[in-house]
Amino acid sequence: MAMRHFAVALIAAASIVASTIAISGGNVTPKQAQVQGVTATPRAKPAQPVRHLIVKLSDGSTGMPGAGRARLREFQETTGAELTHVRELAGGASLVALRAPVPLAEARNIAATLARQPGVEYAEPDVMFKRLAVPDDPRYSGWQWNLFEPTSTFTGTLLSGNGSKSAVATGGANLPPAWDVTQGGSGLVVVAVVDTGIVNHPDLNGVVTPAPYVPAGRFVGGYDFISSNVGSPSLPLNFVANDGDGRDPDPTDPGDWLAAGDVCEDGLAGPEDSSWHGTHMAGVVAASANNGTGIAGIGWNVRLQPLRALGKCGGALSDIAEAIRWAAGLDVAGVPANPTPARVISLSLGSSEPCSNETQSAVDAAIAAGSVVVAATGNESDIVLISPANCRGVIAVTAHTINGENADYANIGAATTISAPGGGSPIVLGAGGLTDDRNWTGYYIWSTLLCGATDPGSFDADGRTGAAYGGFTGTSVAAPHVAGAAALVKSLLPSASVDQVRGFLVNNVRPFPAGSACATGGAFEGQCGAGMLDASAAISRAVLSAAPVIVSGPQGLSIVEGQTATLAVTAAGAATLTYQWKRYGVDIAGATSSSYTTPALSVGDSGTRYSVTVTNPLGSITSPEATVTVTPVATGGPVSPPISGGGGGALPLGQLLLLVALLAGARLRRRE
Ligand SMILES: [Ca+2]
Ligand SMILES: [Ca+2]
Ligand SMILES: [Ca+2]
Repeated sequence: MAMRHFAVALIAAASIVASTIAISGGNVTPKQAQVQGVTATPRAKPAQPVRHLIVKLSDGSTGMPGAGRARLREFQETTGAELTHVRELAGGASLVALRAPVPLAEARNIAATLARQPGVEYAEPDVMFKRLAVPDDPRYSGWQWNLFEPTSTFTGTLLSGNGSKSAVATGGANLPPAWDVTQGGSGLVVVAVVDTGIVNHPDLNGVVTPAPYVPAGRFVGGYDFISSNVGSPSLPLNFVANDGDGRDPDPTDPGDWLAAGDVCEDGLAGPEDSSWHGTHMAGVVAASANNGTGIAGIGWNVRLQPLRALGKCGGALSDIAEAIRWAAGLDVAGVPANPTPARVISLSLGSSEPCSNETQSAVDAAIAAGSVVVAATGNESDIVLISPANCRGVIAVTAHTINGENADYANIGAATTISAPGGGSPIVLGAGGLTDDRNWTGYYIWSTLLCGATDPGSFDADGRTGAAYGGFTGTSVAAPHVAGAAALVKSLLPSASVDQVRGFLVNNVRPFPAGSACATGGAFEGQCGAGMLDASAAISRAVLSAAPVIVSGPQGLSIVEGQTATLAVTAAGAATLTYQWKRYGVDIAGATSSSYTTPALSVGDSGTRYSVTVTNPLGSITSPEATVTVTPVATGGPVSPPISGGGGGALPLGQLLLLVALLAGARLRRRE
């Protein structure tokens, strides 16, 4: 992959490293324990105070106000807890407040008591979900091994000191051949990223001022789902939201930094810099490609819808569940209808909980509405998935490193669907080796970010501000790879069902490399999903069910008078393809194969334009016109460059340069 032109366009160089996991202080994660044959000693978690319960009555329609109020009084008598109705949630459940926050374990007990009452479908604590990666030291920028063909060699610079090193990108998601087939079609597929929101970025919506977010081009309007009263009860109103209010139409990420003295409900304490996590995820899915700036996203033509559900300390289950519903085009009270429903929803967030009924209900509703739901498995180095990756129907994404080994932080488990690039240290194969190097760009997944340590206009510790690129590691960044690939499939096959899109991705994976923990016979066999994401394989299969797609050609060419010209097209699609070549848009009789040879042409034919229409039972597509240039036969001696642009036996210099440029362009396009 040609990366040189990205370097010159680099805006700022922040290497914000999100590594996610604390494998330190003598703790042994369940994954390490399995590999090493010892007992796991995970870190103890502080008790999370809970102030809200989610309660759904099985009669469905009434909810909690009105007729439900009497039920609330009954529940109070049964549980001894004072309950007040807060609001209805989309999907028919109610958010109910406890008089005072209680530890999570006690909230679970109250919820369990409620759930046993007649007429209650489910009751559960409204826990906090977390973004799955936290930033580290800003440094340099780097490149995208994660999108490489798996047989190609990645050369990355060292982040400090001089030099570079190379490795085969075995874990690459194989995008270049996929992009030859589709880059997201006509841009109708929307991917919703439910995360910390978004900021403007020259490589996203093309807007330079960091905030507020401006919908532009493929970056459509979103919504801010963070309610005022979520998070630790000891923190002020709107602390988590951090934009001064509850829900609003502006998904701008105001920053999720923690100041010294700020303590979240899970004990996470400031100071901690803003993550710009949602902006990073957005770039992985959809950063602009071929724009001479920064990085390339996976879906060059897909649309990106930023939904904000995570703020300082994370976000509430109730808000996330409603964001999922809204993303899919479903109604959420108090929020205007989504004008651009997302057919793919990417969730790089979670909570170490079983899949709650409320989350499952939202996921079920989104899938029923036709949206693919993708979620990260978590970064606890555990052999159990976090929620919502553990919900039924979700594509659960674990992470692998550049050499294709499962990442040491990445949660795995039997419910894992697929693995995608997440960077970081390999758990077994290559651990401690060449590619296991935090000082190397190949360790990370690079995407769009801001420099600011606090709000969008702030500076980082090195005095930088504004747009940047940075490296993350984590299952967080793995999930949007799958979301982006799902969007490419959906763009080829707009009518494909959720199951079909999933099938193209999951049934066309590459196997984990021999000797890796997830490979056949490895320590984690069967725990890492079907294999490694291979966008090209998925697209190659999907296109066999699609309306015709022109993969390459016909290319303009230059011949000498008296010769024939042969034009060719490579196309793919369902069933048998038929071809009809055209001259100036008019059918050429009998020119009905994938290539066409003209009769012998004279100088007077120079400039003739040819195109081809490819048809199958699902549709047809006509190629751009290719121009055939006919030059006179050289007279006397070898061909030499023209001196004055007159006559002579060679192409006019301008035309020659143009041809060279076209060839170079074709090559660049193919390789990116
Ligand atoms: Ca707000
Ligand atoms: Ca807002
Ligand atoms: Ca770019």
